[in-house]
Amino acid sequence: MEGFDARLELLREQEQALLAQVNSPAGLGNGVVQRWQYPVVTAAHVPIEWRYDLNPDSNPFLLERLAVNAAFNAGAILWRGKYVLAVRVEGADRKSFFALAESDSGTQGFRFTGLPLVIPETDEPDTNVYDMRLVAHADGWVYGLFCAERPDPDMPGDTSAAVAAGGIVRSQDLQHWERLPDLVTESGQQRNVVLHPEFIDGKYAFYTRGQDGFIDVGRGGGIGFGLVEDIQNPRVEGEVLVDAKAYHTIKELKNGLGPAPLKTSQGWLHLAHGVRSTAAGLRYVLYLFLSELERPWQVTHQPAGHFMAPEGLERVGDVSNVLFSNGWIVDDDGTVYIYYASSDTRLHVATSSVERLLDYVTNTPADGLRSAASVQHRTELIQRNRALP
Ligand code: M1P
Repeated sequence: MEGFDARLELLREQEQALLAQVNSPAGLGNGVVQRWQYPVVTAAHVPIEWRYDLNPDSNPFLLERLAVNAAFNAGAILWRGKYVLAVRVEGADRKSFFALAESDSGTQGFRFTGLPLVIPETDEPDTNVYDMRLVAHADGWVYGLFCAERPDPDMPGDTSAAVAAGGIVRSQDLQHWERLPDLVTESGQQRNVVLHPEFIDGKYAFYTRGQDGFIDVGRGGGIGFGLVEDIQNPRVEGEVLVDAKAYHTIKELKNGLGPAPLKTSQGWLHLAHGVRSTAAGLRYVLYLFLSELERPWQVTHQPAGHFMAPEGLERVGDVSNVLFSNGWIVDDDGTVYIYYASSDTRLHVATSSVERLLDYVTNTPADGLRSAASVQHRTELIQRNRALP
């Protein structure tokens, strides 16, 4: 094997090649989104300095001391002209943390900056933190909503029993984060909590995803919505169901909101994931829906099925057959950058536009919930096509 210096040179060459990789649109796709050839962030994008002890005296073999297993599920924000991601970085020790990566273009050249984010803890230390949604709120703060996972106090003998809670931090500069108390709800454990970017009736508004257990949502009916009077004491009142899970759909087992919704002329545009059971395990796909501007909990349009499902290499990873998104960015010109992770392993980008996504959402038939209804939708489409000149 190479000596220290030769090995370091090779590592640096590989890193530079990866960071300089030119990305380009890939494939014709479905017209709703454009996928891009390469993942935008992977474990290999995490700087060498974050993984290796570079002192030849203490690490003569140049071993990777603090290996990174995966880099995925990222929150996203356009910040001072840069496309900034709060990436979920998972170490070889299974612990996740957040780190910022930024790019000038949004589709390539993402580089980790600064240091891993320091997330202050509450009186109950978090065992694991992950899946941050970044929300620029009307109150002037940027919020980070994330899952805080701790061992289940009611099952002390079970080393895999955990409790999920909605963690909240906020910042003015994306570097220094103030921790607020965890979200309190009536719908049980929480994952996929999202803050609505505007006040509703002068109150903060939260999207929730209640769950009975850590994995199984049980009686948790789907994506909920409720108001919070005091963000320093975040207690959700009057939770209602926005988007219910439903039998024999892409979200028959569970669903969860992705990033905060985008405000459009036709309503709030939402991106979510739906989960169903298969003989090969769970399958996570992405879907869209639209809700009223004044009453964002009222869904107006929801196409049947997914607009993105795992394809090709995306299908394989630590948790295979998963697409998950908790970050998107809309540019001034209406371009939408959807940052989605595949199989809990790596992060990709798909691009679209507000206009295109609204066309898809408002003109695609809703789920008829029966094969006969699906046949009717398809037959009508074929007949309309045959009637074309
Ligand atoms: O493993 C797939 C996803 O599972 C969880 O999402 P949900 O709570 O909706 O099932 C999360 O742990 C997420 O991070 C992960 O990508």
